[in-house]
Amino acid sequence: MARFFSDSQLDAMARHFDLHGYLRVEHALTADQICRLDQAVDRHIQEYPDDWMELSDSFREAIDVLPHTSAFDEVLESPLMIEILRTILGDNLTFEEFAIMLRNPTANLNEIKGWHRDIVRDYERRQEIFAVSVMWYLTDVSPTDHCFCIVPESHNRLIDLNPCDVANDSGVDLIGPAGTAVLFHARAIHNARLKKNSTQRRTLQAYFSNRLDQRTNEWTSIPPRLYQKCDPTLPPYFYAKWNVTNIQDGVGKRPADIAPGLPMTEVIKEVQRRGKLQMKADGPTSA
Ligand SMILES: O=C(O)CCC(=O)C(=O)O
Repeated sequence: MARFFSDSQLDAMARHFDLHGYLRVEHALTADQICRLDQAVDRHIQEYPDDWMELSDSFREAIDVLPHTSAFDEVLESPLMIEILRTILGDNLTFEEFAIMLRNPTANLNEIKGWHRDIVRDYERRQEIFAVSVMWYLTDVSPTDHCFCIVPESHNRLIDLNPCDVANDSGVDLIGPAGTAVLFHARAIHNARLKKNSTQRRTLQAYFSNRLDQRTNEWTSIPPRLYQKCDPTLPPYFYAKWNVTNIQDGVGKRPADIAPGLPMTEVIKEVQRRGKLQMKADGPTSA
C-alpha cells in the first residue's frame, strides 16, 4: 500500500501532537477534493436546510450528514489522515463524529462557546477526554479570517488550566490555505477567534477515538454503507461504534430530562447552553 509519510516523519508528527496537543498538516486535501467537497457542502445546504443548526451569528453546523450522502466518506477515510491517526491512536482507531461547519462574516465577534475543552465541559472531569479531532479547511484561512485557535499543552502539561482563566487574546491561531488539516486533542483548550473582515470559512470536522472507550456522541449516525464496508485498508474497527449506545456523559449525550420529541438540532443547542452554564459555574479560578 502506498505510504504518504516515512516512519521518521510520522514519529515527528506524533511527538508534536503529544507535546503541543495539536498538529497542522498542509495539503491534506487535493485541489480536486476541495472542489468536490465544497460542492457537496453547497448541495447539503440546499437539500437539507432543516439539518443545519444556527449556534450563533457566525456559526452554522450540520452534524448528522452521513446518512444523506457518501460525498464526505473520502475525508473520513483519507489514507493520508488515517496514517497519521493510526500513529497517534493505534489500531483501535475508530470514527466517532462528523460535521460540516460554516463560520459566516459577522460584526458580533463574541464567540458562543468561548475557550473550552470538547466533549466534557465539567472542569473536574477533564481527565476523561481522550478523543482526537481533525478539522479540514475547505477555504483559505488567512490572518484576517475567522480561525481556530488553541492553547498549546493544555491537554497535558497545562491540564490544570481552567478555560475560564484563559485571556481572549491567548493561544495560537491556526491559519492555512484550503486543504490544510488541523488535528487537536479534544482535551486541549480551544476556541474560534472571530475577525471583523472575515470571509466565510468552511471546514469539515471529525472526531476519532479508541474503540474501547465510551462513544463520545450520539449526534452522528454511522449508516450501513459505512459499517458494512469490508475494506482491508481501513483500520479494523473503524466504524465499530455504529450501534454503541453507551455515550459519555457530556455535550455529546442527550440529557434524560429533555422532551423526547425535540428535534436533534434543538437538543444540541440546549446541551451547548448547559455546557456553557457548567463552565461559568466552574470558574474563573484565578479571579
Ligand atoms: O470554529 C472554530 O474554529 C472552533 C471550533 C470549536 O470550538 C470546536 O471544534 O469545538
